[in-house]
This record gives sequence, C-alpha cells and structure tokens, in this order.
Amino acid sequence: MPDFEVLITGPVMPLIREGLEARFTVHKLHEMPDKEAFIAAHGARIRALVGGAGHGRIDSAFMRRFPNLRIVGNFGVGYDGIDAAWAGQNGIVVTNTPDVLTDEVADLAMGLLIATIRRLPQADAYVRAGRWLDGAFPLTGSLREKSMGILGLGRIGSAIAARAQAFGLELAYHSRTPKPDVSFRYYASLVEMARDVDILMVIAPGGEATRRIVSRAVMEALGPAGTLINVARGTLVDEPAMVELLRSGKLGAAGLDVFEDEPRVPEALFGLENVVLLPHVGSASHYTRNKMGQLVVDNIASFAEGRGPLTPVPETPWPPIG
Ligand code: A2R
Repeated sequence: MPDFEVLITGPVMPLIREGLEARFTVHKLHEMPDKEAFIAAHGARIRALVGGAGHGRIDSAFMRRFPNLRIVGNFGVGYDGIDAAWAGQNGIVVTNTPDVLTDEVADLAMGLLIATIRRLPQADAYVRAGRWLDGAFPLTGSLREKSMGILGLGRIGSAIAARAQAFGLELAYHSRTPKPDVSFRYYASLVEMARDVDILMVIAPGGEATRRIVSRAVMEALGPAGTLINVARGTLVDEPAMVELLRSGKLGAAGLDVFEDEPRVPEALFGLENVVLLPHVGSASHYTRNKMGQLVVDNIASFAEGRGPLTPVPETPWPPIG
C-alpha cells in the first residue's frame, strides 16, 4: 500500500515490524539519526503511528506534527501514554490490545500475590544461599480466610476475580460504577474497601483520573496486616508514601509489577523484605506478546484496507460519532 506510510516510535518486536513492512512503507523513528529533521521532512506522509510503553508520550503536540495521521496503534491494553481524547476530537483513531492479554496478566497477578504472601523469592534466595542447612525457612502469611478488594473490575479484574474465587478468597471491588450481575460487594469508596480487606489488587487504567488514587490514606487503611498488589500502572499509587509505609511497617507487604518512573525503581525498596518486585512483565510471555503484536498489525492493516480498526479505544469510537 504505497500511500499508507507507518512510523514506529520505538523498538518493537520483529513480528510487528515485519508484519507492517510486508504491507507498508515503514519508518523507525528510534533509528533516525535526526528525528526532528525526519519529522519535518516526512511528517506529512505518515498515516499511522505505532507506539507502546517506553516509547515516550504520543501527546497532542506530537500528533499535530503529522497532518495526515489517521491511526495510532498502541502495543498494550493501557494507552495512558497517548492523548486519546485529543485524537478522537481530531479524527484520529487509537487502537489498543485488549482481551488477548487478559488471562496472562490475571495469571501473573495471582502469581505475584502468592509470591508476596508466601514469600517465594525470599524462600528461593534462602535455598540458594545455603541457609536451609541452618534451619527451616520462617513461616509466612497465608491466603486462607482472607479477603481481596479489586480496584478496577474490568476485563483483567474480572479474570483475576475468577481465579481468586477458585483460591477461596472473599471478594469486593471498587470502580466508578457498580457492575451489573456481579455478586461481590461494591464499594463506592476506595478507602473504605481498603479498610475492610486484607489484600488490595490494583488493575485499573493509568492516566490523570487515577493518578495516586491509592493514596497514603488508602494504604494506611489497608494497614500493617494488609498486602498491596499492583499490576496496572505505577501512577495509580502514591509511591513515596508507599515506600515510607512499607519501611515503617504501617503497610504490611507489596507485590509490584509496575512503578511510577519505570524502569527506575525506588532504591529504598531493594532492601525491604516485605516486597516482591517485578520488571513490568504482566503480559510478557512469548505466547501473549505474539498475540498482542499481531493485533497491532491487524488493526493497522484492517484500517488501511478500509475495513475499520478492530479494537478502537472508547475515546475514538468507530465508525466515528457525528
Ligand atoms: O470505573 P468504571 O466503572 O468504568 O470501571 C473501570 C475501572 N476504572 C476505574 N475505577 C476507579 N476509578 C477510575 N477513575 C477508573 N477508571 C476506570 O477500571 C473498569 O472496571 C476497570 C478497567 O477495565 P477495562 O477497561 O476492561 O481494562 P482492562 O482490560 O481490565 O485493563 C485494565 C488496565 C489497563 O488500562 C492497563 O493499564 C493495565 O490494566 O494493564
């Protein structure tokens, strides 16, 4: 498709690059010696941007530099790095990769929860250090007779809930609106839910609306016996307050796959025994990343061929309204 040129804004998996290159002229911004010069010279030819976490923000100022931009394909379900509202108002569709990663992230969330409560990384380190020879590993916390509050009972939150039910956890949730046909207790107040549960599972979108929604007050309500698990975005948690509360024991434990300024992680966490730290690997299996990558390519291809995007985000409905 000669007229449909695509700009990839950062490193992507070969499946995406090759899938796009098989159909379109593809430019790689991160490989350009002079990015500004490239955009100034070729910006008007670009119809599609492909971005993802770690590529930098695709905000309105960036998108404005491509006057013929029609679609932005995001690698990942969270698209807080893209100003989707502005895109929608300016006739640009944004796509993400929902559903194909739901089960993988839910699996990881439960794995991280168990790792945090049963202290699996610490137990592994114990064996490797030869300390088992000196005595048994200390007893740990338990999931038995515990309750979990889920912040964000959407696609992934619901998949986590299904797994948590099989583990025997009592469930509650908080979101802006109660979900029909859900039997778990709904809390309109996050701090009230945190007060009532043993575990807070965070799986709502990032962005301004949820910035530091897991506030100091929420974490204090979760308390010294409470466990925080975050598999959403680091921006949802007041990270400095979390570090302080974990250090002082006012928050019991945390399992974290995401951080406010990742890949930079507060070094104060490294020395803590009551945390498990992962490098944002919720969806990071070969199987699921291939599905996500294919969906990025399929969205762009379907759109370019006049069949519309497959998974547009709610801010850019298709066909466009009005
Ligand atoms: O608020 P609602 O009723 O629209 O429910 C959504 C909830 N949510 C929020 N809850 C509290 N305060 C907010 N400001 C807020 N905004 C959204 O989060 C819904 O229950 C859930 C999001 O569900 P889905 O849109 O189905 O997203 P999915 O596929 O589960 O992924 C969640 C996030 C992604 O955005 C990535 O950042 C992360 O998982 O990996």
